[in-house]
Amino acid sequence: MLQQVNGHSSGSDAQGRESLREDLQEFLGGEVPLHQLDDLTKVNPVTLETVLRCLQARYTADTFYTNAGCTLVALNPFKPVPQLYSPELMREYHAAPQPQKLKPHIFTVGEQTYRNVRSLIEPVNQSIVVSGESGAGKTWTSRCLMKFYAVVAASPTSWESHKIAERIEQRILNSNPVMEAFGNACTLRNNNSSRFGKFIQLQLNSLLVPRDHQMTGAAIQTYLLEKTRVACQDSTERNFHIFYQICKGASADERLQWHLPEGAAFSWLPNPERTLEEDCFEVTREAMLHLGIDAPTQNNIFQALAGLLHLGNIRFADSGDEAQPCRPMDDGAVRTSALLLRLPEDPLLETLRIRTIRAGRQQQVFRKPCSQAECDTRRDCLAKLVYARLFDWLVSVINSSVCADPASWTTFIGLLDVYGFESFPHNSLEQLCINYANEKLQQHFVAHYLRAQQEEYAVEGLEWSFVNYQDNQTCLDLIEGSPISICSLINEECRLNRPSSAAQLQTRIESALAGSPCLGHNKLSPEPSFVVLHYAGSVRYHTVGLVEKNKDPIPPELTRLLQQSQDTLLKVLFPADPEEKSQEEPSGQSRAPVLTVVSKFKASLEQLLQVLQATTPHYIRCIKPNSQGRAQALHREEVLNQLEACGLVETIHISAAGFPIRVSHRTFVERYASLRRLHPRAPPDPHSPSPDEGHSGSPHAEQATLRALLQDILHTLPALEAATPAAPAGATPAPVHCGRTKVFMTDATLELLERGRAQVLEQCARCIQAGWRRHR
Ligand code: AD9
Ligand code: MG
Repeated sequence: MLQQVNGHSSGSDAQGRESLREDLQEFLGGEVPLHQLDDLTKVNPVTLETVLRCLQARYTADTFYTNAGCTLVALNPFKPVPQLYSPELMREYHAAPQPQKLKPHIFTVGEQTYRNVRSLIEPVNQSIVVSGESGAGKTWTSRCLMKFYAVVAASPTSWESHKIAERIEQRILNSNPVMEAFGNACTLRNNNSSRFGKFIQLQLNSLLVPRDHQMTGAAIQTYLLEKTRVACQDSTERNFHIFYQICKGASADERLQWHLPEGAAFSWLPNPERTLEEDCFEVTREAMLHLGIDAPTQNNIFQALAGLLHLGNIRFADSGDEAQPCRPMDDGAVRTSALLLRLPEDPLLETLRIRTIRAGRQQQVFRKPCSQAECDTRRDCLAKLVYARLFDWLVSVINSSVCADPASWTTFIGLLDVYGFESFPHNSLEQLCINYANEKLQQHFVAHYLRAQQEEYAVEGLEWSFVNYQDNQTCLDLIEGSPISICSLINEECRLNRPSSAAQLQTRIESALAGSPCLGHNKLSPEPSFVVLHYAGSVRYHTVGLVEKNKDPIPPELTRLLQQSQDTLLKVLFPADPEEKSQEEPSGQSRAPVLTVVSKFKASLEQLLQVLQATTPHYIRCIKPNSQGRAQALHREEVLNQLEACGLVETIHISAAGFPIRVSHRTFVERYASLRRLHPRAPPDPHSPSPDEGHSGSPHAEQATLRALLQDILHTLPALEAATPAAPAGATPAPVHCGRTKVFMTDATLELLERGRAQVLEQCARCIQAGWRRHR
């Protein structure tokens, strides 16, 4: 060990420094083997490499949770670990006097939040932000936490309240399979990928038994459902689970009623042969029943969904004459979908094939046959419209079933299961919104983390002002700032409703926002695009179709058609306009601006952040150890990327901006006491106690001795620095701060101390050798 330190101490290259760090690992991290280190901030020094090594060691030892200061890192085990989520273990964490002393777990976070909301002194609403990339385990984690609260927050005192409590908890848990059936799908990255963001507030009440809160209800808010999936799926992926559930799980009678014969092929139902555990229709139906969605209503829903599947089978052929509408290639598909959606057949066909426009001074009505591509777009738009309204309606039904009366709850715990940072070869408006949300959450996290760091320094009696850290406000200004930002420019294009090309949008963004350091250099790209330098990496957004997506136009004829449906469910989803509005699509700019996708998303995000800011946040960062979903395999590169994307690297940088190395007074003195030989300060005070004088009986005296020795060592630093060949004249002293129990220092200070120590040891070795020679 000594020789290695020696060997590296003379070199100042990065490689040498890294090896030095490795050598010092044991000293800094104490005696604890890496896989037993429960907190990544105790990996010392905190570097990406050491953090990764610690996570790897723990994963190999089947330890999936690790603290990282105020964050919990959760590695996806990719295998069943039932003992990790048993009700017994939940109760153990709940009953523990200090759950944070137990092994890191999502239940520690769960219990901590639960105790915080129950605080009699100052109960504060809590939130748990679960993030990570697709397939990392966010939904799994949120589900487990909900189960945890269902177990620990249900401590009834009477049989009657037990019944009530069980009902509401069960209903809240039942919202999961329903929301997942309608909002999740099998993708390349995750067989059960959530295609929407979700914030659920678990409402707690302290009215019945003070200090023993019960879950009395919940409120669910969803974000950005990926509705395009209904009508457009990658050939390797699938549509929403519910479609497969119906096709696989319907009874013979239902098949007949919904026109779903065994083995029927639907173009919007790719990969039906894949069997997933999520395909269980019975679970969804049962859960819907518990939520108060009765069998006839369910029947309505499934029939409408079957109608959408048949709608997807409608194909159009060009008539060859611009004045003539396209022909449907299969009348059966039109007929069946009209039948199932209970729409009049002819108006359905007419709406899909003909556009009505009002134009000219007289606002004359024109009927224009659509091209084949336009017919397809209108068909897809119809399906998306129905599905999105159905999903929102379901969420509102679930909310009315699980939401408690405002008078019956006092505090809440919010669970946010939100899509992580995304960067694909092709990124569009969806990725812009998702990454924008992640920037917002990251800013919220950094503010919170800095506060926590500040508190630790305050406890140790240190000044905070030396940490100079810039948050991601510049990037947020670029995306959402006023008066000009990416969002405002895209919205302006929608508002002006002018024909503009993707290349023009790129030019506008690049020229109007050229001053922003977060707008990347758009190196030669075959497609019009712009680059944003996010905190988690740079992303190229393609501008083709961006404005159209932001408008998300719904031809008014489609809504009017759906208002004619005789189906009771569709009547609820598409109520007739109280006053009949203009029957045709308006032309030009005569219409008031509609809310764009970006504006709606921004508003809901701001609302979410307002709620989060009024809570005490907790963070769980889910990490996917490998992209194949294999157990026991941690892919370094992939994990590194995720640590970067979930902001953990940022956290590391923040701690590096302060003092990444923290050593207890005792350890520090034990390691560097010998430095006093190199540069003695003053003759030792004959009255001052020496560490060997046996003051063990008095902790105060021992502390005083330690402090005196510590000061002696710290006084050798200027001399050590002056003796360093590379030190420029008048260089600032190596930063080091002595806190109440720890010494805080930078990498540079550590290196200086180590170099001095190596010198002393070398001198000692020379003396011993000289002594030997004399003896011989
Ligand atoms: V996505 O952004 O919605 O596509 P999530 O939600 O992050 O994604 P999910 O929770 O669905 O991922 O987890 C993916 C899969 O990993 C699950 O279906 C499980 O098979 C597996 N998983 C995740 N966490 C655990 C766990 N703690 N124990 C065992 C797990 N398996
Ligand atoms: Mg999910």
